[in-house]
Amino acid sequence: MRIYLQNMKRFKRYLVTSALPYANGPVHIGHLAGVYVPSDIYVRYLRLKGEDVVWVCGSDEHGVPITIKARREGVAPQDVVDKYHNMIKNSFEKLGISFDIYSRTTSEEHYRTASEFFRTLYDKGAFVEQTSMQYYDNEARQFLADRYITGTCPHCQSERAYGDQCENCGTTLAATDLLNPRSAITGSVPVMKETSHWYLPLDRHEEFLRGWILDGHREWKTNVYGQCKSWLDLGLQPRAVSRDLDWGIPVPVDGAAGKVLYVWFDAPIGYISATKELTPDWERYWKGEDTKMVHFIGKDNIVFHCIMFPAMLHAHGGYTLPENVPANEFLNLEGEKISTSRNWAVWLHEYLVDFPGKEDVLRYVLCANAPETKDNDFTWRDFQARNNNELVAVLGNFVNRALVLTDKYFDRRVPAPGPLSDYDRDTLAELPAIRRSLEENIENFRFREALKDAMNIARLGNKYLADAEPWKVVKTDPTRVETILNIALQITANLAVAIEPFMPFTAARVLAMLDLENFGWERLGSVDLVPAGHTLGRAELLFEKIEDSVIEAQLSKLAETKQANAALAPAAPAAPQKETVSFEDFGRMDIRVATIVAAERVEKTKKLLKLTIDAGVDRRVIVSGIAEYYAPEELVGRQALVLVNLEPRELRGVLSQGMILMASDATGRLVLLSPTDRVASGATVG
Ligand code: B3M
Ligand code: ZN
Repeated sequence: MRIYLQNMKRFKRYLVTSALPYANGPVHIGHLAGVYVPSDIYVRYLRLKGEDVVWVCGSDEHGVPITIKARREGVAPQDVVDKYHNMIKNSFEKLGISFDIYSRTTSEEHYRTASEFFRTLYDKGAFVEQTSMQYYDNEARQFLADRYITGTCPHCQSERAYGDQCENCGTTLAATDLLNPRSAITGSVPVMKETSHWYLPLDRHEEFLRGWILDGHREWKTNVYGQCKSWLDLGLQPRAVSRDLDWGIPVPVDGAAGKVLYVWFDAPIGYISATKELTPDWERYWKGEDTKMVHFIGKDNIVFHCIMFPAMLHAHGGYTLPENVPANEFLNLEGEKISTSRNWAVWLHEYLVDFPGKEDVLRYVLCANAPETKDNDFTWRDFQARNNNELVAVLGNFVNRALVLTDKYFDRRVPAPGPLSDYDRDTLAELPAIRRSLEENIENFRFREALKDAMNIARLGNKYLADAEPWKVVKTDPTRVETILNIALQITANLAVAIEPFMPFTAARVLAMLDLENFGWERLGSVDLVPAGHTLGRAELLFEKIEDSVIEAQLSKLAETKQANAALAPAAPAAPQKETVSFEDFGRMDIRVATIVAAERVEKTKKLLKLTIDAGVDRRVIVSGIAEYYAPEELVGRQALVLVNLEPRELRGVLSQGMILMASDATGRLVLLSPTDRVASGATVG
């Protein structure tokens, strides 16, 4: 067993966890870029290095997100979690996300483990029982915990905040912080009702947490350290660890009927249960000083993993604490926040169907764009560009050239190298340097940089071939070409291993083309990976160009989502009514049905159309500000309501005689009003 030194501590093994996705919907690119792709890279790297590592994950199947979904779909919570657990597990597998176990928090082992954990803390007197007033929905006859209550965020005024958190500004909330609270079940205004719960007095653990994080873990990412510091500086409060719900793990003490464990109490214990399910040797990972535990999560989970769970583990005693919590920020999609409820996402299961065989392309793009230090944006154009300009043009191109040339000149037999030139030596000397940088970056959770390092091997190879020009040299000095291609193949083999954590499918294909077994991380940087005389497998293209039409199809799918959302958006409050007018005033307005006979844009304006109308009384021109909503050609022939006796006005040099009547909503969108049946031009309206 290797012992190594990091942060001045010795570790013998790794326990890696990734946030348990709620089984209330499928996984999208935001989850992947934030948590699962980076953790898969990390673990694959550790495995290649031959480290003792276990990686656990599973579905988070309790909590209000699940019951709300079940209620909406009119099914039982168990049906919801069964459906999504299987879907999530399956799609992770297809993307090559290589958990050692993907469990679920409705498993028997988890019920037992979480109950015992609670019971241990309870018996130790680690909880306080408190009675408080909480929101209650009289119609649904239910207490409104967490997401069952919605309202306005007191910090950012977002109207879609929940009783536990505002998703807009990320602030953690208590239900009573919300302005205009509403029940998410019935929409009614909740009342206050007394209930009693068990609380974990985080304040009791504050000193320990301060020392452990603020003094002991200054190396944590600044976003993580900063959030912990601001929590600790504000002072910790007791947090309820039970809820009045009928879905969850029953509180394992007498007199607790109708109460279940708070989902954020049971879910992190899911990491322990999953490890138990994986191996009878689980205590080695959870109870040894020499385990390095790393939690991969998104930024909204920081407080639970850095404050709450460690406090639970500390109160329990005997457990390993996390050594690092490399939380990521959020990934946006085409400039907007990803949202499950608004269907604004690229769903993994749909991607797998739309882009078969392109699993590594998604992994590549999500890693290259990972929101490691700030929120980041996924765009389909960037996806296309990275595929075409990086994967096809750099990686695929190099591997293809090295193999095809060997095929062409040596019939797939690896040539032996002759004497090396200085340039050959300098090129090969880059490999161990790249390896060191790659290791340093992965071990410090800088996966974007690490990916660049791996790609630099392909860049190095391309440059080498371009400079050495074997296709020219072959005419004058064929033995020199043996050396050049031997070196190109050694670079290819190095590349295959270096990209494995990031693009495992591609790595396997390159190794198959080389007809080599994976030789592990230890030999990375070596220049004798492919033996002379060895026969290579068949070359095939690793990546193909993604055409514009494919990207446009994805963009129009998103445009449809946007339209559907707009149609569903609750109507904005109507503008207040204006002052009363007399019949006489109204009677003075001459409104007619008119037919639009010609339409054209007013030059040098974005908004104006010049419409020629048949108003019955005459033909005239009206300038109307609807160019953003209607193309001229779609208006010709349509009827409209026109105020014909409005005083004429000159607009951009055109005399406008009257006004076309339009409806305008709160977003400012204008809609032409036409009679539903055709009416003679000039018919009066009133
Ligand atoms: N289920 C993920 C989320 O907040 C949450 C993670 C639990 S990890 C123990 O979406
Ligand atoms: Zn907010």
